[in-house]
Amino acid sequence: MRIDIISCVPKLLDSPFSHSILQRANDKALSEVHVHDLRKYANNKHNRIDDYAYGHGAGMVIMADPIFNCINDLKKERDYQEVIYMTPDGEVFNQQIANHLSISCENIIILCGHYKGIDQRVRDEIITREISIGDYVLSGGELAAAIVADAVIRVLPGVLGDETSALTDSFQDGLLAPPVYTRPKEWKGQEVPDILLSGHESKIDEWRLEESVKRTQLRRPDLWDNYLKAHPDVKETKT
Ligand code: 6GU
Repeated sequence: MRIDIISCVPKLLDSPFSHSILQRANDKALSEVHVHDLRKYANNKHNRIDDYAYGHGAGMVIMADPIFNCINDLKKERDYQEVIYMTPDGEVFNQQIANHLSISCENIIILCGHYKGIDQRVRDEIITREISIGDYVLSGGELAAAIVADAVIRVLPGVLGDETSALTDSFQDGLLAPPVYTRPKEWKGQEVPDILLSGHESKIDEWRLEESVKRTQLRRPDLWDNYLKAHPDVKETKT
């Protein structure tokens, strides 16, 4: 998968893709991320890409032409299945959207907003999907774009080994992940639960599911409600 990120502060995206799992995905040629500086597509001598909003007191808005020119150049090279605009008024990102983008897209463009946003006509004309990462405001879409790219890349087949399969992640089955432990067996008087040392695989799986359910009921009643709706066979049990 190829992800092209368009930003007016490209330096903010220098490092997230050069470490750990995302770096490995790139090394294994499973993903590539390219960051483009929107300023290079300015259509004036001063490299200006923003201007005053029409109507009073609304701050600066990114102009349509630089965005249009940049995306057009990219589209000359390859087809894009999605052109995503990162904005706090978009659809709230979740694991289902990450899985969907990962499965159904070979190439995607992610446009980062800044200032008071981008000219609405670009959103109407070119953008296929608008994504927010939650109900709070960031100073720009760059960190949000990195989060979306990370979540999409890590579920690509082959990026994670069997050991760390994405299928056991929190949210992948609608439940939070269970607790995990490593050596030593006893730490500050606290023991690792016996069941995990038993070697009894099906019992361990049962225990993990129970712990996932307990955690989800306690911490995320909203997720638990959805889980019950999606699994009518599961009976509500008080814990
Ligand atoms: Cl995508 N952008 C900005 N600027 N703030 C946000 C966001 C995006 N998602 C949540 N807050």
